[in-house]
Amino acid sequence: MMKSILENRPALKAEIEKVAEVAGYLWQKGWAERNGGNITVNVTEYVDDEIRQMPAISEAYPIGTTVPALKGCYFYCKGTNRRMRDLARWPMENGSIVRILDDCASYVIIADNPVKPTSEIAAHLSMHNQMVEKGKGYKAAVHTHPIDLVAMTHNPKFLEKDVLTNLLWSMIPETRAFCPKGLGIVPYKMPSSVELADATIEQLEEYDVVMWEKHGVCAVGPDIMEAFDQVDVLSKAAQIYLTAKSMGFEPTGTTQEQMLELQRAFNL
Ligand code: 2HA
Ligand code: ZN
Repeated sequence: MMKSILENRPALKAEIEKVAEVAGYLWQKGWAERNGGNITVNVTEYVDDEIRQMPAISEAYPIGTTVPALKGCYFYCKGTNRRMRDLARWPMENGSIVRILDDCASYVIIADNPVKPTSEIAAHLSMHNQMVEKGKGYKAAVHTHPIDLVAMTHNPKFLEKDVLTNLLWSMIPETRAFCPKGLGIVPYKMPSSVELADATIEQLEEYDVVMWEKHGVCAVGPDIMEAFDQVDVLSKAAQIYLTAKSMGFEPTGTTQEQMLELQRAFNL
């Protein structure tokens, strides 16, 4: 059997195991039907000379946009058309490691298998480009389809700036504490388009989580677990809103004063 790039690289292997764990959560939560959603992680810090010498195992594919800060960087990417629930068990069969080429506009696959990356590669690499440019120390991006949060984007009222943020913050104090920047909104755009990628990074100037109207959510973070946690916290708040509504009443929400108190206490 072919040797995996993860062999004898425990730190890289641990990162990929986190991706697999999160992929399992996405499936269990019902957020990842069929091939829905994608995950990418910047793994450049784990790359050694031997990896840098590894030949391409695919042709060079265009990214669709340019990512000047990612020249020579390496990413784990979920494969296009692959199932999250399969990735949870076999991350290197349902995703691959890619190298960004010197033109900063294309990439090649280097390991383990020539699994072509996610259709949302332009959005994902644009997000990573921004994270590196800003020196945020963020390494992971996740896109998924949470039922509750996507449903909320079908209400035009919730698409106005920070309406959804304030509503979700007011459902349970943890949301304010653990998603302190709130939730950006990207008006509906064609999936996989560069327009979607550009609109996403515009919102990420201000937020760590953005909704794609009538499609899904994108979150970034220091690692994939923390990116997932932000979406999980927001989804919990959405569930509380939905549960109150289905009990037949409008939830009151914590007050503005209670939120300000929280902001002071947690230094948000
Ligand atoms: O990869 O979710 O937005 C499938 C998708 C595209
Ligand atoms: Zn999607």
